[in-house]
Amino acid sequence: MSAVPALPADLDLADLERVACEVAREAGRLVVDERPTELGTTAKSTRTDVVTEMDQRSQELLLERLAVLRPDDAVLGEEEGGRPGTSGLTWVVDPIDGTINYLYDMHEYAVSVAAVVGDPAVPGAWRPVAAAVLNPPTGELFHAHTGGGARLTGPGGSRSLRANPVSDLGLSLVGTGFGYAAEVRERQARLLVDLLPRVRDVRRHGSAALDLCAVACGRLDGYYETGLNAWDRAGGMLVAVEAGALVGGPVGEVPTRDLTWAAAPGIAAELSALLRELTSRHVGSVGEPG
Ligand code: LIP
Repeated sequence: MSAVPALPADLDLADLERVACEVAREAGRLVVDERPTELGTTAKSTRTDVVTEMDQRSQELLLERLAVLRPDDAVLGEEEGGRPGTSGLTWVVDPIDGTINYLYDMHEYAVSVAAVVGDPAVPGAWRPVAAAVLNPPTGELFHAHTGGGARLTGPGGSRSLRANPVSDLGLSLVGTGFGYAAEVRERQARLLVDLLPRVRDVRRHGSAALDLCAVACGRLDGYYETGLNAWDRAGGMLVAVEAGALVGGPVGEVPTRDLTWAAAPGIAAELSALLRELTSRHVGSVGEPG
């Protein structure tokens, strides 16, 4: 695994968090206010993996606003059309995380915006330093910067976040998600069959970013998923860490495409060990880095 570069000394992390919140809110307003009654979609990796016109419009807005607010930074987004930068900072954005929920008008999707140092295309060579994850229909905005703690700001005001003080995996509520390819889903389901008797229960909400934030605010005790890309997890994993949760992957504390997990500290060791065993048994490697 490559080393993560040191934080540039002149980086104002609180200001980066403010920028993330500002542009996430603008994109959130767009995807809610301008959602067409007939939502156009285009298939991506499979016929069930789709992108909507609003995913694309949301990413275009994020790119436009970040070009104004942070012109020297790079942008990497889920959809086509990122851009290189010269500052060493990259904005890793998911314009709509939980696209299928958005398509069905289920209010569990997010705009995720994270500023990262290092190369987000190389596992272990990057880390988020500021982030905002917005659930546009509910107005709940999860936000954090490294060393600044994590907060939830929304209609009920603003509060700091802490992961749950749970220590018994058998009493833990664990979130997960599934990929879009049938053969991958079959393997993920076999993993779930072995995991389900070991925990209180499982939830599948449909947005990795919000699942990671759920661990941060105690709505989940743990979360795992295989096959996530950097943009799915960059924002939510910082919020989780700043709320005192632990995050990791197949080896140590580096989430990768092969496995991303987040957990309250009291169950992290047991859950991560179980997940490493079960992903090795049922899923293996899911392919390219990210
Ligand atoms: C989604 C993830 C979610 C996963 C879904 C999908 P998308 O991202 O956030 O955790 O289970 O299958 O990949 O595709 O909506 O941006």
